[in-house]
Amino acid sequence: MAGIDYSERIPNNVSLGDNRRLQRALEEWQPKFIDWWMSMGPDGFQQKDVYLRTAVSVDAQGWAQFDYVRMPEYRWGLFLAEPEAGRTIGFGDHLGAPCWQDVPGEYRGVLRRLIVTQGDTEPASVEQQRHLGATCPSLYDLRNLFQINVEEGRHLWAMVYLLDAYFGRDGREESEALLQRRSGDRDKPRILGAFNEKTPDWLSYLMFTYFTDRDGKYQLASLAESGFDPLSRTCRFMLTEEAHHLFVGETGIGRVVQRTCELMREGKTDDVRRLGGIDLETLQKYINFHYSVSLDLFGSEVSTNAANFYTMGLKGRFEESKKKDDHRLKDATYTVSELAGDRITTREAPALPSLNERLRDDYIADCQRGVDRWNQIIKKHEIDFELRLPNRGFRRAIGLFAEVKVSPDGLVLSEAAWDSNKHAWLPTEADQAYVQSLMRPVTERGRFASWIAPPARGVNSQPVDFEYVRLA
Ligand code: BYC
Repeated sequence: MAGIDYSERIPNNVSLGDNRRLQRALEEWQPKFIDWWMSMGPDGFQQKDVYLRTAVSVDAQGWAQFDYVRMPEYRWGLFLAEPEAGRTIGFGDHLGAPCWQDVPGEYRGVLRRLIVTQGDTEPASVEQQRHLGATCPSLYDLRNLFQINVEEGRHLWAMVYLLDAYFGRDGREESEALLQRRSGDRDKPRILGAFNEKTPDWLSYLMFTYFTDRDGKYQLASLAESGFDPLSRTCRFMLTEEAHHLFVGETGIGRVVQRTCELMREGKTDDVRRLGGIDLETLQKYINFHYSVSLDLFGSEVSTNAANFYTMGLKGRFEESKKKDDHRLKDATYTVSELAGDRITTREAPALPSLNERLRDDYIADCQRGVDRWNQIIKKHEIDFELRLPNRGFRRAIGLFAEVKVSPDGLVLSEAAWDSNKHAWLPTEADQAYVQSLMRPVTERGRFASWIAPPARGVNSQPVDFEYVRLA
């Protein structure tokens, strides 16, 4: 890759052209990234022209430029939000001190671990989604999938930039390892649970973008509060792109709900499977699964890691700077869940180790807002059904609830009661086979698969029947 003008090839606002050491590190990493992208990125579409948004700068005009691009030629840029003059650390033991422009030596290991954990999720999601192109429900959806994939690629670049620019040799080793782990691989899995699950169909993908990408929003927002300024600025810019991923999830599931309701009304039946739709009960089961897997991503209810991240000034709360308390939380308490025999109750716990639970609470409230909007669609069709988020203890693998079985209503169950009911709460093999049977590609302009309604509008003011991906 020698000879490439990197400041031209990699749009950036980090003065890449002036930093020879960083350029060399990225020059070594870039061909490995491309190898990874070609072997683990979207399967079967690498040579197609896709109508994509590329960020070429962070200002209003520059961050969303649309044109046809072949994905391997996407310009994965390095962008930090503009610096805030005089920014100080907003929480923890260093409250009020100037933000760090370099890695504080005593926190090097912890900070690297946080950045690696964040970075690891980005390529993982691309790997999870790599076979979906073959069964797209429309060109519009296909394009959105690829947009998300290239931006997850860019988010990987964003974390690799931090590792290479600030962590020397260790950082370069971590950058390599990010390309070597594989989602779902037994020997070298991705770090966090949800990123080793399969995304075998488009319903799972839309659920993933609604629930799992939303964890991304909350984690990035907490890291955007960081006293390590380069991390804060990187995450702030990533959040602008993240909004589109959440849009795809929320409107995507909304369109499935819409289509199901239309089929129920038109066919005067609840049995929409006969008509090629996805019944509301199955949607509920997919919600149960993806929500519970995503709740695990917030870690344990009581976590010394979380307390340390905060006290050290590395990871704040969601909207930390808007909160009106002492931003140290040494004497504060927070309400966390507790198991009392076979009941779930709450207790007051020290606030610092409860920070994961607090972030999970913010996330749950946000998840509920989308569910309410989907229920509005159902109500408009005068159908008597309500989608719900299951209890936070349902099907958890991390934290307090990992050792018990909890029903969607929040009852602690015996193993036997769980086993005899779980088919009603989680997708069964038959449900999955049915959803899989719907996954046939629809690639004619303006047409949509039987199980999903068209979107309200197209991308970047283009019509819904625009040629979002040129397949010919
Ligand atoms: N799976 O004290 P604990 C995104 C580990 S998504 C496996 O309970 P802690 C995106 C934990 O690592 C956002 N392991 O939790 C979305 C720790 O291990 P070590 C990703 C887990 O540390 C869609 C041990 O259990 N960003 O961007 O307070 C598409 C005890 O941990 C899990 C981040 O996560 C799990 N679910 O918090 C694309 C932000 N949960 O260290 C992208 C950075 C916990 O003892 N990460 N463990 O070996 C963090 O802030 C924290 O690492 C966590 C965990 C919140 C994940």
